[in-house]
Amino acid sequence: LLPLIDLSRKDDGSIAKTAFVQDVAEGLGHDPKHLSSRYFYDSTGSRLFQQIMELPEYYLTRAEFEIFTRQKQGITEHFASGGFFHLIDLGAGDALKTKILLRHLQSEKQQFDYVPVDISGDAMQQLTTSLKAEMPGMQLQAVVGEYFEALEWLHEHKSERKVVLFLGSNIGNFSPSQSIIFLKKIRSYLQSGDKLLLGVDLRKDPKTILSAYDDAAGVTAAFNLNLLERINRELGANFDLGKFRHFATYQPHEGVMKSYLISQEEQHVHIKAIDRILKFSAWEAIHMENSYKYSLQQVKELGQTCGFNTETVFKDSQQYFADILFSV
Ligand code: AVJ
Repeated sequence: LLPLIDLSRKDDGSIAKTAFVQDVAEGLGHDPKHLSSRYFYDSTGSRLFQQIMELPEYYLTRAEFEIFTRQKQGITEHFASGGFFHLIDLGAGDALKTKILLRHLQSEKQQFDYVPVDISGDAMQQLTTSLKAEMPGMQLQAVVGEYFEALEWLHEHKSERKVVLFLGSNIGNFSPSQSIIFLKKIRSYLQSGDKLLLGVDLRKDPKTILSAYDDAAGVTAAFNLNLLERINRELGANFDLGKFRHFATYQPHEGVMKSYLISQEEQHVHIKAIDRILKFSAWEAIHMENSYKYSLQQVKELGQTCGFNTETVFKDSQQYFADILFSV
């Protein structure tokens, strides 16, 4: 087995850039303007997201960490069904939380291989290195790619037993209708006995949610602005980052955190790769990200709609976050 499969690289080794160029052209040419949060995670973006996870305001990671630390036994006893299984971690990142489960599975001598998938090549390289040092006996197959490429991996291994992890409120970036499409897709590659562990951020006091995405140190602002920097660097644009301001707002009916970058004055930005000059009016906003929050009822319904049964719900002591174990 290769330690790392890079699906983001084309046969000649170059990184597929067309989707990025096209999405930027479409999003910034659109009225209202938007960019896709999937492009946040270049190496600077991945580093900034790690800093976000350590912020006092960003409760999500700590809450899920607590769930795994305290309830690892209860969680992992659902995984094994007597034989070998693939543990597929979609959007694994640094896998800090998954490592708690991995250590436990290893100590219980369970037969599995670990398949972390992430769009960040840097993150997968680092994870491969750290796992080889920390858990040398474990079978490992890291995949660099988009979620849909990971789904192809699932498809190719259709007949084998699987436990899919989709943790850390990564599903929050999808709208409810996109979530249904995505989970149905996952479901179509699973069979009876397979599992999905889904980490969702629960609805709570809007002030708590808002401050998680509008931190005092300004790391979330830098995380958003980094996408403009990435467009400057990779697509030859001339965004002046000082002229954009991060704005985060929570919509309690939809349960969605939305973040924007707002142009503080009228300005023009040239993007070489698409050969276009874009106009920004004073106070015009670029929509950057959605982070959906769920009630437990909603997650269970979502699972049911997509062909899953809710087996168990694991929550942290503050009831901020939930990991839902679905079975097929
Ligand atoms: C990685 C999608 C779970 O929405 O909470 C953190 C990304 N954005 N702060 C989230 C994010 C701003 C994060 N997810």
